[in-house]
Amino acid sequence: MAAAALLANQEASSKENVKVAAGKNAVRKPVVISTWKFGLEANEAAWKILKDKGRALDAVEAGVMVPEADPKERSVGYGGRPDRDGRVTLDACIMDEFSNIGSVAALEFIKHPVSVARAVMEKTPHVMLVGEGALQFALSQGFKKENLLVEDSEKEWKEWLKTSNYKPVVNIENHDTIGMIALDEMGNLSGACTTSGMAYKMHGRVGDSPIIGAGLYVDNEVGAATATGHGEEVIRIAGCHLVVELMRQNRSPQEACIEAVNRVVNLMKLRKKELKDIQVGFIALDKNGEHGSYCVQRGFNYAVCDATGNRLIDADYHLK
Ligand code: SD4
Repeated sequence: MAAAALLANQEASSKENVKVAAGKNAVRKPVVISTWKFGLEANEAAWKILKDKGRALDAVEAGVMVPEADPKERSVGYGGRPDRDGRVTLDACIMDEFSNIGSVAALEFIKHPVSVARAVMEKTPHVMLVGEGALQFALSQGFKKENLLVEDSEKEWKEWLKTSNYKPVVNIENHDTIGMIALDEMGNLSGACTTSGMAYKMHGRVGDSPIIGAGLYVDNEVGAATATGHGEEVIRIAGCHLVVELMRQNRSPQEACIEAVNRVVNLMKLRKKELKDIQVGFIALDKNGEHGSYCVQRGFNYAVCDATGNRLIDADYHLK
């Protein structure tokens, strides 16, 4: 090779090295993000694990267990609103950096469905258990059977029965499903999602939250995403898988969330449905620790926790 060409080559490769090094430095980890305001408290529990170089999988499980255990949270775990038959039925899933997955749907009487989902992932040859079978499995693993319907939720449900009008309220009290995704010190991603689903849903209805690819998706090479809002619309576009695939095509987390929400919007138009009646929100995190979000309408926020602190960010929205 001629001397000039060799020099140019060396220069190019050293520039590349600088770029790679800068890229590495730019990775912001560990970091955890989660949906809605109650994500702040959940992030704190996750951060305790992440800051000590713990695994993202352990962090997201511990994080979402906080609202699951809180009887005042009306949309997740214990204290969640019941279905129209007065039964609290829970949906949850979890996914790790190896694409191990576990999920439970329409699970009753167990306070921490995310931990049952993790047990499905780690202790069964399957990826999803539902209803009676999920409960049976949970009990076999030592989970305790408890009444999850708190007095206030029961009162509200009895009020609702008077009209029995199923019209999910957008942004109910500003906190719904908790979806959480984290990037740990080792650079690995995991996610978890857990909910009591839409209040007064039909018995047996399953939303997006326990469905891998809809309510949650993790690809350790690319990034992760989780969703909240009207699960039917998220399932229709295989939402979180879409967000992650868009990031694979070099869209930023924010751009990927926008594109996914646009798909929801277009399908609502096609199906002649009123956009103002629904909410869908996505949050996404890529391998570099960059995060983003987008939703259909105002009111959705998400919590971000890293070495600089824990804060709530208002998501940008489509319906302006
Ligand atoms: C569901 N996506 O069951 C959940 C509920 C939710 O905001 O997130 N509501 O469809």
